[in-house]
Amino acid sequence: MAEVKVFGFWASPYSRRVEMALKLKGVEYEYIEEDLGNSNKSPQLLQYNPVHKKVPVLLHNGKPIAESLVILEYIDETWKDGPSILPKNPYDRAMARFWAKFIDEKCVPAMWKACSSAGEEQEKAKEEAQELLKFLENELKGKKFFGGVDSIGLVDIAANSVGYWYVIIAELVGLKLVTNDNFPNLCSWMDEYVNSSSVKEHLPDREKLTEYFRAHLT
Ligand SMILES: N[C@@H](CCC(=O)N[C@@H](CS)C(=O)NCC(=O)O)C(=O)O
Repeated sequence: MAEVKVFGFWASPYSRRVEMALKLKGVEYEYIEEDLGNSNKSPQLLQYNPVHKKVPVLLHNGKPIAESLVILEYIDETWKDGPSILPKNPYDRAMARFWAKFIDEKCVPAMWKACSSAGEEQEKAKEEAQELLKFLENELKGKKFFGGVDSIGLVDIAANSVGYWYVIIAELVGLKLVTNDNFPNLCSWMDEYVNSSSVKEHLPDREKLTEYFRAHLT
């Protein structure tokens, strides 16, 4: 049987992405929790991801793969059974990659800035984040998931922090970032996404995550 291991961190939306994808494909794996504190990373993590020294790392039959979006594509190409994570059509595949990259490079940093700043700086950061999120709102027009009518795909999995982590963080800091009034499509996507079966069991406990960010934001 294939050896599949995930090096992750419970509060990391990136390592949760990998677990969600494996779950979606029905792949069994061993999970190894990393201590990301100063100098506490395991020798294996440093060996398998010497460039970034970050989780997640997927180890498949002894071969390491790092970077969650790269891992998601690897999972899709390696385990053909089960639902596809990327669309089949080349244009749709390119678009899925485009939006996943947009989430990581634009939306996530902007949402973090909005949640971790204060005063006037926060107001400005909130507006900037909302401008970016409008593109995602638009992408969801007439769709239940970014992947389509019924299927969770690359962009949904990539957007897990938008749909869960940042809801919790924004609530913790009292920021009204994504509401039903300004982002109705995004809000109903969040609801569908966090309640879908392959996702639900791989979301960290809400209370525990709130405590984690309370400690790390202050
Ligand atoms: N771009 C990476 C981001 C991974 C990442 O930021 N992982 C964090 C945990 S959320 C980490 O390992 N941090 C440890 C460190 O920065 O030393 C991915 O998509 O996998």
